[in-house]
Amino acid sequence: MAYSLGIDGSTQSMSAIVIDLDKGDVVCECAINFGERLPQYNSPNGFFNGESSNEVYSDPLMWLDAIDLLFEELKELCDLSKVEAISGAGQQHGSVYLNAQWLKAISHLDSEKTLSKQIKPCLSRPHSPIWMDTSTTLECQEITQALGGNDIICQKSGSVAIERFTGPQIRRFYKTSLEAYPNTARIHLVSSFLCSIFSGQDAPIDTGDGAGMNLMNLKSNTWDDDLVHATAPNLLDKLPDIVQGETIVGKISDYFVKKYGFSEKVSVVVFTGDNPSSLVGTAASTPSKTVISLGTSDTFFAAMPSTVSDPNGFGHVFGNPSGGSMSLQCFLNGSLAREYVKDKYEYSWDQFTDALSETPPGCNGNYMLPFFSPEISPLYNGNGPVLKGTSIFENWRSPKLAIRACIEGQFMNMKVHTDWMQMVPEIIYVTGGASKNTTIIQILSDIFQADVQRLEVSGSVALGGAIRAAQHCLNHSLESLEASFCSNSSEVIKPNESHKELYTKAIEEIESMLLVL
Ligand code: XUL
Repeated sequence: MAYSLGIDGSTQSMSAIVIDLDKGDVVCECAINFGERLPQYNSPNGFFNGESSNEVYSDPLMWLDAIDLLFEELKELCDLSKVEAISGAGQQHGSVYLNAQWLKAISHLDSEKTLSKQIKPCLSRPHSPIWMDTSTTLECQEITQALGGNDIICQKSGSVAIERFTGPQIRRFYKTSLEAYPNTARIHLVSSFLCSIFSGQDAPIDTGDGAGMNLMNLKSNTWDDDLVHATAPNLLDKLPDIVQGETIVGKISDYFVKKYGFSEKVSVVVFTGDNPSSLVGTAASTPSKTVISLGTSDTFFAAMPSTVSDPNGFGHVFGNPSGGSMSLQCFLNGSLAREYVKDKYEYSWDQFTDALSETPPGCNGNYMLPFFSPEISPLYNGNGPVLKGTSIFENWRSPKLAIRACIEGQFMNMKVHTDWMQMVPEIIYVTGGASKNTTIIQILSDIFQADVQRLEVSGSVALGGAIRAAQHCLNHSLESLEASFCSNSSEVIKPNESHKELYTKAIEEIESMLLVL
């Protein structure tokens, strides 16, 4: 009986899933919430602010304590000696800074001590900046200028220089920590740091997560000399190797064998970023399937038929752990925009849904760019939403029209800003709070003219790790793993073809409004 184990080192928790490959079912799942279980780190949501609110850090020792807690619990929930393969993922972009002691310490972990105690002396920077940090605007400008403009950086790395990406973060560290930077022998991503811990060796970075750094060349899948040079001196020596997502890094560290009862034969597959892992865990790692998460912000990601970058520089390209590339586009005005219109009229969610049902597709020619707060797809720092239509609508005097125009505006803007990916989704998998609302996802289906299905899988990031481990170490096919662990029996919403033309015209209106932003 073979088990595969997947790990998810996310912003708020460290979690794991164990799957039984013979039976095709989930053996157990377990999560350690940082805020609840490790309050001594003063990070109720897994992070804390630095001196200014745009500096956001997390403590890598907290992640390590969570790993020990997680396996203490997991070994009670299942027989860990049956695990044959491990992989996993970490929140993207976050970085861990280690001194020269790291290389020895990581291969000599003592199971009598905790992980955090042994790694603490290896940190050259006590805290890790994470993806929520936006303190590097200046560094982004400097890197962009050194490279010769946004277009060049975007073509090379798949994204323009972005505050949360690791390269600009490293540059800021180099500029502000003149002693600690030279003292840093290795800079890991969260994913490669966790992979190092599990494999007991200094692990490589995979192309999926490596692409979220503004340092990797998308064509060669290696560190880009110009980007590395523009980021910080002697950086190349401090970066791990980059490998493809199918790479087996080695066997599990003795630490886990002795302490938690794993077999010493367990293989570890290179870890990846949470979004690339989720692509696998949602069975969407082959082109023609798209995942849209309707959450606080709305996120659209998909396996790409061919590697192209967003000419506007708003979207991102990461490596796809199943080969090729994946795209990711984030829309900040997600749930908060939907809530804003609902609350403006003191509506309940039921009244909100009724308003959608009682108004026609195309909203009688009333259109909204629903940017209630700053947006990144497209870049917009203006004074709230842009409305075009009747005076009643433009003056916010029709709650029903405002609600429909908001939802239609969100999805039409999403369609416009994901066209660069050159993919025609056959099926869109939806997840997140608003995906529960069938009226909302019918509108999504009509605007994209694609089938839409609600995802039943929760914990797709850890599941993606367990699937990748089984695929690459134990020779299970991706198709059979998807069929066993990602099957989806929820209803498929079909697009209403009679609305196609109407939305094509409406999208043209939205495009013209976007042009004059
Ligand atoms: C993606 C991003 C987040 C993090 C944390 O670019 O910043 O999705 O991966 O989940």
